[in-house]
Amino acid sequence: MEDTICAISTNPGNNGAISIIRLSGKDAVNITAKIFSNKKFAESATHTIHYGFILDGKNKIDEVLVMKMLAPKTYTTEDVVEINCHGGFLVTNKVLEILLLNGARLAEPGEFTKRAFLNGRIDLLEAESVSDLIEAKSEQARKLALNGVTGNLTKLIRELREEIVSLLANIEVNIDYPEYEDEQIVTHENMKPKLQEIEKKLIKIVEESETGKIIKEGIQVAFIGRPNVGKSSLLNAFLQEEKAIVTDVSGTTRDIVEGTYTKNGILFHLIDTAGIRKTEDVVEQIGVKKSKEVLNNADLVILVLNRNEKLTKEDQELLKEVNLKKHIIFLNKDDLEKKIELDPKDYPDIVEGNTKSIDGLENLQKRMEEMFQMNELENKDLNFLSNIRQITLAKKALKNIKNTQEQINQNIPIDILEIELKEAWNNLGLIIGETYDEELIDNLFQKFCLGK
Ligand SMILES: Nc1nc2c(ncn2[C@@H]2O[C@H](COP(=O)(O)OP(=O)(O)OP(=O)(O)O)[C@@H](O)[C@H]2O)c(=O)[nH]1
Ligand SMILES: [Mg+2]
Repeated sequence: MEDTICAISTNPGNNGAISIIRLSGKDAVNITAKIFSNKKFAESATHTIHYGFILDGKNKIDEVLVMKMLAPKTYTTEDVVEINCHGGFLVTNKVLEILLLNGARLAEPGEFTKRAFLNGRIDLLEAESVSDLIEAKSEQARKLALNGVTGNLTKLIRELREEIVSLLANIEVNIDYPEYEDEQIVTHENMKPKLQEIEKKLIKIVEESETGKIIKEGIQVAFIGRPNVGKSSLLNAFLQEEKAIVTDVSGTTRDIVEGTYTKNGILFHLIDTAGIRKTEDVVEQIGVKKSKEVLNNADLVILVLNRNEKLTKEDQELLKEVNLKKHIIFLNKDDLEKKIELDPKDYPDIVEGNTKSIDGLENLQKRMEEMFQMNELENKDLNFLSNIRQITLAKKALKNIKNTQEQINQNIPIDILEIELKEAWNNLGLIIGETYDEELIDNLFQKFCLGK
């Protein structure tokens, strides 16, 4: 944290109109002043922009605009300088090199944001959301991340922690005045509704966070079915390109073929699989094994059936299997005669369509969207935790609260309850980084891109 760090903050691979090099640390201004032709820069006011040239000795390297932002109102809370260079790869790297020769150190990935966190400007949730925002691949994921960046989630977690603290205070008072014998019973009874309230909020966070994870990472959709029903045709129709090979030969697809499809800001990962059947062909056997793995790991299974053929034994078996998962039964080839009879009472999730016409998949796409109720999210506060680290901690906190309730029911002395409650408070603290360990922090920020 003593070093002054610098990095190219714009995408270094592309030749844009400008590139930005960022410096942060106590020598940011001094180092820049040494190589900047504008002599007023060093003594100028904070949050001002300065014109001039970057110099290598006497040589002019680039004509630049330099932004000066003194602590503490900056991204890292340290002194920050941003140099806007002309965007060429060579020029930008030359400026960076001169800065390094004059005392700056090259920043590690995410180090600017890490400093913002360590200096207390943002909490861990907000920092992770910055990274999520950069990596957002769909509109919904962007909104979710932005919500984290602006600190709404943090507020929610803080409130929960405060509620737990007030319960703990209650217990402390009781421990300090043990002469009141009835006090324990009173405290137990007082705590019950409050614990229920906390439990309810935590359950909501945990449940909705599972949705948050899906928004962020996209929904894994598996196309499953026996050979020749039209799974690969379905993938191609979704992607509007001939990605998978389609023939009328059974067992055409041997390996999984993937593509992504976005609808109304929701990201779907589509996975076409080998047709499932008993086979002597060794290659096909491996394909079938993979299909089953995809089936097990999917968030949504689309079981494709050929409407033009009677149900086979294989179809029946697959119907049973997908029943255990979130699924849609897609009766394909509705341009041909219908020979399948499935009672909608037994199979409520049936959609018919075809891969041949432009609107053949309309109903299927609509149903896929509905299944995840993403539309409703538009009007909701997106207060979801969006990664495994955060969700696991929230689940732990929930467990602590449930344990406390259990202990109350068993009339366990209140000073024992304190242990679980403190644990809950601590686990929630870990989510926002109120307490943390070095290794976690290092791992987390290494995933950032350089210059962020
Ligand atoms: N009439 C009609 N034919 C279709 C439709 N969809 C697919 N087909 C045809 O069905 C045959 C098989 O299609 P594929 O997409 O290769 O089937 P698959 O399920 O991927 O087959 P495997 O890879 O062998 O498991 C091809 O001849 C397609 O042209 C449809 O909606 N209507
Ligand atoms: Mg296929």
